[in-house]
Amino acid sequence: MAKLNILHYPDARLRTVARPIAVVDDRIRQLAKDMAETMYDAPGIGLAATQVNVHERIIVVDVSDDQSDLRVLINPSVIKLDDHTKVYQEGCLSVPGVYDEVERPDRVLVQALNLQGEPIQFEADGLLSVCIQHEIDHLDGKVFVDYLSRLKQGRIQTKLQKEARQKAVL
Ligand code: GNR
Ligand code: NI
Repeated sequence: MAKLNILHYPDARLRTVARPIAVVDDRIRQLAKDMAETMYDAPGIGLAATQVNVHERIIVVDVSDDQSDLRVLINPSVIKLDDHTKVYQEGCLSVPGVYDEVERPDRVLVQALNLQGEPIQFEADGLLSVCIQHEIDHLDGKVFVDYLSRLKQGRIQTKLQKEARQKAVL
């Protein structure tokens, strides 16, 4: 088991588009374990491989409050089930200390492979739906701040670059 290092916005590596996973083998199962450990340790409710500088399409999600509902999704995709949207206050382990509102489709059909390489699908809404969409965005090189105004994006960049510089001189 290993805790992995999380990249911070505006790191250019967060812009990498992840490639599909062709074979779900022990390497992928170990990566999933390490990602889950990293997510729980943070703590967070989701983590995409992109955030730990692995550019393959795998995410881990657990929106329970007692670590009882871990989902590992390989090559995940969502299909919007209706036009109803919801606004959530989002945060991101790659954008620490920043929270802002993002509007997304509420009810989605999630399709993916599980850790045995078998196709699975389920419906999601509420926080689970938000989290899975947020994680798939990471796999596509997107971060939630991309949905905010240019003014806010600039302020967030300045704040995080300042924090990174402070950390470097400590
Ligand atoms: O821990 C997280 N919380 C969260 C809250 C609202 C919407 C999305 C998220 S995902 C985030 C963890 C993370 O950065 N995943 O990429
Ligand atoms: Ni995130």
